[in-house]
Amino acid sequence: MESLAKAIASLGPNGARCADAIAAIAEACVSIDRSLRTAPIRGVLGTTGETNVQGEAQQKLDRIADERIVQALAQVSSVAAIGSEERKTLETLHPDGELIVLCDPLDGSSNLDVAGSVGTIFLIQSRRGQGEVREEEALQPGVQALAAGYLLYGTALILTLSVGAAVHAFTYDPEQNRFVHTHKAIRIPDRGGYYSVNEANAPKWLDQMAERLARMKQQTGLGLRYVGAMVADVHRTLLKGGIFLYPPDTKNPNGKLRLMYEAIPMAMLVEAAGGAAYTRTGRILEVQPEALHQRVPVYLGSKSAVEALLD
Ligand code: P6P
Repeated sequence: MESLAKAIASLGPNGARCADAIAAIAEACVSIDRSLRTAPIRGVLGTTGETNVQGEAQQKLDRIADERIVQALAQVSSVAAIGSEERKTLETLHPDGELIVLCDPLDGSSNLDVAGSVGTIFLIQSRRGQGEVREEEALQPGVQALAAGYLLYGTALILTLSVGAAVHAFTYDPEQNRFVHTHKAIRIPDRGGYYSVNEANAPKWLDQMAERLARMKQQTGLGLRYVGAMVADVHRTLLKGGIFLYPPDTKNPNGKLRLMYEAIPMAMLVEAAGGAAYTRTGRILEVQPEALHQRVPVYLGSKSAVEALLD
């Protein structure tokens, strides 16, 4: 993945600092992609029989993806620690490293047994301390992050990332075993696209969100698309426009999506593409995290659609 690391390093100073870590994640995800496409054959679908730190049934491929990404980052000396959805606490990898990686190794894994799209999400922060990495060091607002991105396992394997100013995407070419820079400086359309939400939850929504969504639908006339995997729904929103939302409800009063490795990385990408990303208290990127696995409501996409919903 040397050519990918060089392309990322050329995107700016944060790119240079994060290139090796992102290239290592991408290489692990090529391996994960291969396992996903043959999972029914190799018998790795289904659950491990255990629950993860979220109290959710852990899929076998959740654990496989987590282990491959941690193993890959263990080879990158600049990575001090990783925080993963699948692990209760941060894992220190290189005490002298300068980066902290937050990761959802396999997001949307309930789609796996129906061969639906899933993704890997990552956020990269600068580390200030030395030695063993304490959880508090990772509790940084998103505005301080160096890089964010995801791998979408869809009809193509696509790496979408931002190292600050713009959003770029790289498509994996299995014949050449390399990522090709296919999307330069993605800008989210401010009109058109779709609204993307699990509307079955509407009767349980808090914050008058059902009424707000009804008004937004009438104002914008947007159609509905919902995959049930955040990476797939956000990727479509980035390219086509519209809004993705996961409101708080009586079952998840703080929302379902995790701040550190779902909401913040996606908010960084959407804002870098010219969109907006909010939670209950304002911009997602300005939230001061209080816990590694904290959940937040998420409203992100085209500025006009987000404003039509929240204003
Ligand atoms: P629901 C996947 O479990 C996930 O964390 C996100 O990828 C996705 O956007 C959301 O949850 C889907 O949740 O309740 O609609 O199945």
